Amino acid sequence: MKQFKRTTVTSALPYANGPVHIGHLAGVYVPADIYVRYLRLKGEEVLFIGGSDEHGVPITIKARKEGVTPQDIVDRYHSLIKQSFEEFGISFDIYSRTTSATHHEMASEFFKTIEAKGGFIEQESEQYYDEEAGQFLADRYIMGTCPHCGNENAYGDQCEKCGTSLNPTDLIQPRSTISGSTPVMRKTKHWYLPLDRHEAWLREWILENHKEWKPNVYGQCKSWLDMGLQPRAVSRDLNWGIPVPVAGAEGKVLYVWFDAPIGYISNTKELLPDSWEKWWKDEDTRLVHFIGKDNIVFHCIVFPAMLKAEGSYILPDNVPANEFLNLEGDKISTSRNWAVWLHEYLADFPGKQDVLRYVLTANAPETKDNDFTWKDFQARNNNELVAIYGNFINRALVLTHKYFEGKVPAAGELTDYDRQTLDEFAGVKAEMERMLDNFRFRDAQKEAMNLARIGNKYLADTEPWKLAKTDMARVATIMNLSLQIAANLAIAFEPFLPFSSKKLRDMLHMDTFRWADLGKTDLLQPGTQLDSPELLFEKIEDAAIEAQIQKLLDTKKANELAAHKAEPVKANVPFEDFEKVDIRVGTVLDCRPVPKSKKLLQFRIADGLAERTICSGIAQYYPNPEELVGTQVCFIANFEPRKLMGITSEGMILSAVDADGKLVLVQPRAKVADGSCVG
Ligand code: B3M
Ligand code: ZN
Repeated sequence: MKQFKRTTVTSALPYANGPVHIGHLAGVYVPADIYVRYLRLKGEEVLFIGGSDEHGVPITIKARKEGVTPQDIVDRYHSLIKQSFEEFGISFDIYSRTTSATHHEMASEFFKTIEAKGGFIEQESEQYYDEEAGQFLADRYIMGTCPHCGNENAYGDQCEKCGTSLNPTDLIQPRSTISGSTPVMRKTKHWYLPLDRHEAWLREWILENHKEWKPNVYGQCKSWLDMGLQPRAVSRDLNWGIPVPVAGAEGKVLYVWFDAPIGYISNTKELLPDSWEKWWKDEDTRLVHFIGKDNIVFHCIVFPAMLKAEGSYILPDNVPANEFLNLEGDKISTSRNWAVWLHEYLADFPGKQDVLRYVLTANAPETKDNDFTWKDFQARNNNELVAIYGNFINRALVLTHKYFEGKVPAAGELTDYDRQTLDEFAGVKAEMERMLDNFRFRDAQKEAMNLARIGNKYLADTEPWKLAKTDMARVATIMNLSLQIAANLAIAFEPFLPFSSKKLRDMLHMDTFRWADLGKTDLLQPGTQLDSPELLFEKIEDAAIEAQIQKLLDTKKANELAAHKAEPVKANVPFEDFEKVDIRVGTVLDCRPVPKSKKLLQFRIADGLAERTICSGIAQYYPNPEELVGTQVCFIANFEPRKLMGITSEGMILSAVDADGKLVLVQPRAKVADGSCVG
């Protein structure tokens, strides 16, 4: 394997159109941070780049909805996101943004270089244009009827009702969400990155030379490559973004997925104006992208093709993408507010950043989608962090204070049992490295917790509190070894639980603090004065967990209510069409259930001219149908007769159904003559 001199670590740039939630943290930022902290502990040269992705259509939509500018939106969420990351100890070397001047310049230059090399193709196509608003419409700005399920509010890129991906031209009766008018087709020119030209080397580079990539990543790349790559548009008709930097491109900006990954480079340049290039252009630099699974194709295929087309950059060495984290069995969703937002978590659990980091890593969606539940959160805190790690540290410190006034005692001769214990934890370092080097953070964290288990067992088995009256020399050895294990834990847990690790280091007065020391038994010198013990973790009570679960139940309820809003109004019909329908009032002469049918009621109606029979599928709403006799109902009189359960039904009785499925007959409040027309 190639030896690199340094590592550039990037983590996906979150869109600045909403706050960040536990799914972001679990999928991308905690793993990236663990990895970076681990490399730093090893003394390696590493740079950790983050930032907000501030372009793209969703930001403009949100701005329009709120009646503010896109800049207002990104300013608001960039600050919020940045703060959340800081609070959770995500240790970026820089967290900047794609609206920065450095980025605009860098992305423009990048485009121009590829353009000058003939790396793009220009193509005209027809796209929807809103003549009233005077602009081309992004897919999300077009709504219409889904050709698959008839949903009248499908978007130009997707129908959210049936989940089908769409093209705007698939929509029946498209309308612009900006002006409401019907868009027209207009010619427009765009720049395309001809991915087909890059296919051959991409195939070899990924499928042959990067077989070590995670199976989920490799598999997704393979299926894209096997489908064959097509040119991809890298510009858009939009007024929010980085202008396409060539003449004749007025009103066009770079596609957000073209400029965003360049943001990694721009942010490096912003941090290190004079030395950024070695982090991006030196073959001895290892580039690693941490992302979620929905970003795989952009980081493994599109961005590498851009880097290659530009010509002066290295390619990523690995892209350890994660799958998704669900919340209590449901997909996390911003629009349904089905999420645990980081700023809300911290308001409810102040100071408990490490607990969330721990639980998210323990359940990290490394190989498949995974689920976060509040019960599991509580159990892992109480049964692992408190009962194992915290308990061991607390006992080691309390006993040292009790027997040695808080000073590290010197160890005497070791027993066989001591040696056996030391052997057990001597292997932890190599094990953890093997896992961390392969992005297996859950297993690595488990290994660290095992070290705490070893410590706990050691204290439980040696029972120094019983020896204190008879054999202080032995107690000194036991406490020395226990404290050495505690110091090891501070190192082993640092990448995962940086806040508690710092607290522990402070209590132990550890001045050296390196990965290389993991496994050593002389980390704390005899005579070192320790601080009085403070709890590393505290129990989380049922009430706190129930409150969180209640919050989610409330969200569910609110979503259900919101979903029960009135149906959207159907497309207009001309008056002539309406006139064709003959709606009348009639009196119910008889009403009874149709035998063998659960649904149907058979009505006999006096319609002003004669009598007629109408069957209606409303039996479940009228358990005592005879009560309807004598009342008046409205019915469609010229509805084509149909046979239902062997009965000819001559018309249709009008009823109203609300979103909860409740049904009532439409009935005149005052008596009118049978046969009166309704209109
Ligand atoms: N903002 C998509 C996302 O947040 C996108 C990532 C950009 S990384 C260059 O899922
Ligand atoms: Zn549909």
